[in-house]
Amino acid sequence: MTQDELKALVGQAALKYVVPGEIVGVGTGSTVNKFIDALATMKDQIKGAVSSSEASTVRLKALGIPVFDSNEVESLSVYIDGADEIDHQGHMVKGGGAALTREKIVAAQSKQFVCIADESKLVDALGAFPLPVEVIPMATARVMRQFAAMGGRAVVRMKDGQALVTDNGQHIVDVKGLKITDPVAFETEVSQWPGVVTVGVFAWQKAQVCLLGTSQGVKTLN
Ligand code: ABF
Repeated sequence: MTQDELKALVGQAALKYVVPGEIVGVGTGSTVNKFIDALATMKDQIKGAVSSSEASTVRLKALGIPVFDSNEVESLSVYIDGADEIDHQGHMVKGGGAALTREKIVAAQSKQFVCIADESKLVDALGAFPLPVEVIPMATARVMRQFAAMGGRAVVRMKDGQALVTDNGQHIVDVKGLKITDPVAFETEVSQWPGVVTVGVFAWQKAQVCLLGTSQGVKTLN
């Protein structure tokens, strides 16, 4: 099976976590796009979605799924999203799609996080994927120096020759070379640095369930 087929498989499998009659939290990325396509087949059974990015909002609306502002919804039963890395405890690195801040917000308002991923994303320890961190531009150089002091190598993410601007008007730095042995402690520390909007380690809001697409089918880790 191709990686694309594995993504479609888990996107489809995630439908069973969607609660009929409710609003579902929807993440971002190519795996989530498969989930959104699958969700369209049951759009008459749900009220709609809260989305973690402009890109997912556009896709949801194009398929006729109503999108609610997160402020209109107190809590969600489930949030379905992808990851760049996930460990065996459900800790994740996210933000390769630059949507990490909104992803963390929607995850925080959801009772259950269901991660959908192909098997290449499962790791023993986080840190091989460059860690995305959303920063306020004024603090970029200082935050990069703080990562250098921990042994990381941070670069500003670029798009079309300019620093990429997120849906929230901020920048992203990607950090290589980190060893994230204690994801909860790491997330707690970096989240406190002035100018850091969101660090791409999801340990406080880890996945309770991971649907992993493998050549043997969908494996459920929880
Ligand atoms: C989002 O999309 C992320 O936080 C992660 O960066 C990415 C995964 O993308 P894909 O499913 O395209 O690999 O969920």
